[in-house]
Amino acid sequence: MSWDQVWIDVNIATMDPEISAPYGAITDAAIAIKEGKIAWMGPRSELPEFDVLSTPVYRGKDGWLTPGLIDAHTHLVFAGNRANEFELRLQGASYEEIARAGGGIISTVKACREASEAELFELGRQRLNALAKEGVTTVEIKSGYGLDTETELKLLRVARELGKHHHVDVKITFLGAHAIPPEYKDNSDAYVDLVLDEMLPAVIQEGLADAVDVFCENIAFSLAQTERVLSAAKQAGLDIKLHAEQLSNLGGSAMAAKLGAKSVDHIEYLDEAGVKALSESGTCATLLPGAFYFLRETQMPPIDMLRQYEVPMVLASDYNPGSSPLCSSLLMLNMGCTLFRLTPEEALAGMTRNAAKALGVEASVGVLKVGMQADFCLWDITTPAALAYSYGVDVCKEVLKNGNLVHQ
Ligand code: DI6
Ligand code: FE
Repeated sequence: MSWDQVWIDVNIATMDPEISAPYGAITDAAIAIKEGKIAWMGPRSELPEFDVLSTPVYRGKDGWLTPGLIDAHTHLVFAGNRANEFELRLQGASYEEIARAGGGIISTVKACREASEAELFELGRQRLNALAKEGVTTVEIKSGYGLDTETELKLLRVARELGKHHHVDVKITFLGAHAIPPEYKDNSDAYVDLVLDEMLPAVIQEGLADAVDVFCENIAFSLAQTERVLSAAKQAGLDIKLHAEQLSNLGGSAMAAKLGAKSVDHIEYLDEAGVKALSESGTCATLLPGAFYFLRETQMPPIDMLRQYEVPMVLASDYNPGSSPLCSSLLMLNMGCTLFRLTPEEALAGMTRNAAKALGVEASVGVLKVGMQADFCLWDITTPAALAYSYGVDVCKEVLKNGNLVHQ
């Protein structure tokens, strides 16, 4: 056998559903890499002979390997912060009240319109580094803090540059319909026209997005407006997804599912009809415990129903300055379990296998098996449940991206 590197003294949480053990685990395992892909994996006792003189062999000190983590929902390119609104909320103002008074998303929009591409890139790079340190190897980044053509394109270009210059793979989502900008305060339909007639064609022309998202909510876009945007995106061949049922139930999830959305995200207010629609279309349910926690929401997403209908559950940070200023993958694993009562295995699947599905990259990442990209992390833990259990001590020892060591 001729391989580029071999890892031994490891346990592997493959997250491969075809391996029946919890976490798809293989204990006392070995894994071999060739040309950035997994070339062999299995119990150490079955490791075929290979040229030990010319092949680097790494020892994992009996730690655990998992697939590289995937954060499938972030808004990590933004300028400014909203610490002042945090203070207002602590004095009793609600997220919706602040948004209606022209703060909220719109205050971040102002900061983004003023910021240069270089400034936004540097802020994005630092945040990507924070996620990468905790094992993230693939991330989704949305626009949505520009709300005019020039600034939306600027944010998307920054996301694209981050993907080019950082080892973390970046999937990009155009979220022009995130909020109604002040210029269109009394005419949101005209803003939707702008999104469809000017922004979306420009985004497509420059090849700046993999997917399109909308914030379907009373304080943002109606069901009919959302459907217009998602239908156009689908027609243009882009993936679609939706911020839906976060603060109320407008039926956005069921509509998006019928259009073939990859995921619907937040979904605290999702009902059984919505869950059924997701299961029929194979749409993922993305849970965002950071926003639930930070906004001190009390309405729980319908976890039991999602399990019952076997809807793939994704867990993501929703990292953004307003509702989830928490730039951490491991904290989300913990909150997914403590707040939403996921099992640690469900939580990890939500940041690996199911997250890959939500981003349409499941053919290459999200589970560890032969032929997949060698994107994996080595953790100094004794059981995979420890990833969700404890937070704050650095247990991420190595990260490999396409077979290259990238951990700083
Ligand atoms: N829902 C959210 O939680 C974020 N966007 C959205 O549509 C919040 C974004 C923000 O407050 O800046
Ligand atoms: Fe979001």
